[in-house]
Amino acid sequence: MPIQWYPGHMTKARRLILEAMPSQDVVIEVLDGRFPRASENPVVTEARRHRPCIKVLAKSDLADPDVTAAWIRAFEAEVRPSPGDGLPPGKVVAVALTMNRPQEATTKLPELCKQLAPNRVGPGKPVRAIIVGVPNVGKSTLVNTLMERKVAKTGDEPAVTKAAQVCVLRSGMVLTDNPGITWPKIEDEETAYRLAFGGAIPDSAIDYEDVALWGAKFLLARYPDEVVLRYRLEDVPVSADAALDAIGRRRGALRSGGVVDRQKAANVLLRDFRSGALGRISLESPDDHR
Ligand SMILES: Nc1nc2c(ncn2[C@@H]2O[C@H](COP(=O)(O)OP(=O)(O)OP(=O)(O)O)[C@@H](O)[C@H]2O)c(=O)[nH]1
Ligand SMILES: [Mg+2]
Repeated sequence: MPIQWYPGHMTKARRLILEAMPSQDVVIEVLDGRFPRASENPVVTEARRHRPCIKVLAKSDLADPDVTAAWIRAFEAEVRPSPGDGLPPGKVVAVALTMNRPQEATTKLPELCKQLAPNRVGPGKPVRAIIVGVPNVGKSTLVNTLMERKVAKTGDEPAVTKAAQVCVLRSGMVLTDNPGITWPKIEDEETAYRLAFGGAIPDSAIDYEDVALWGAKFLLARYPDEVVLRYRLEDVPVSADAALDAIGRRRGALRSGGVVDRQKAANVLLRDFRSGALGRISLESPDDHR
């Protein structure tokens, strides 16, 4: 499934992120906890090189907790270098971002940044952290949570932030929020489907039914009970096609003559996954990448 989506503001954002990188002490890479590998942007990996990095697995409240634990172990093995192995210094945290009652995992992020930038102490030397990631993963929500007030616009669709925004925390630490960026050619099919099903690519840029069928196939293989429970089905559907039809019938998504409206059924499945109504689900685990 080719993804043809690389809006103009992203080209600019990418250039500005590359330009800003040398003046940053720490990179906060926000990933979607439900598909953290797919939401790791090769442009960011290339841009940050060996700069200290904190991988933030956001939306962990929507992800499968066991899979998230496995991802934390996998990422920790990549960023905690043994001497001389050449890996960048880094940390990994899973968070559920809410502005109302921020978790300790979130509020301790500035402290983790400080630990990664021990040379930035004293007046006039605030720690500078740049927040990057693919669209819709929670970057601006993270900024608002750390600022303890709404300074950045957020929304449940990709490309809400269109320009970089610099914010100063009470401690003096400087945070830069950025527009989410993808990369021009998403070559790996599974990565493209995970990003699309998970909501990092706008619905206008994807083939809705195709993406929903991919999602239905995945859910039937990994989370069949959640599908049966959510749509009050009698049995696990035998195929992704059958699942979409069953969902459509259950939700009254029918055209004249009783034919299932597949676009509507696809919409139901995508919404239910993204909102967490289907339960806590992860779209990939480290085992998928062995
Ligand atoms: N359940 C849950 N929702 C979250 C979490 N973090 C962010 N969200 C929601 O995800 C949506 C996207 O959040 P944003 O902060 O706008 O994402 P962003 O990465 O800044 O997106 P762009 O600016 O488009 O790149 C919003 O509806 C948030 O409320 C989280 O940890 N858990
Ligand atoms: Mg944003």
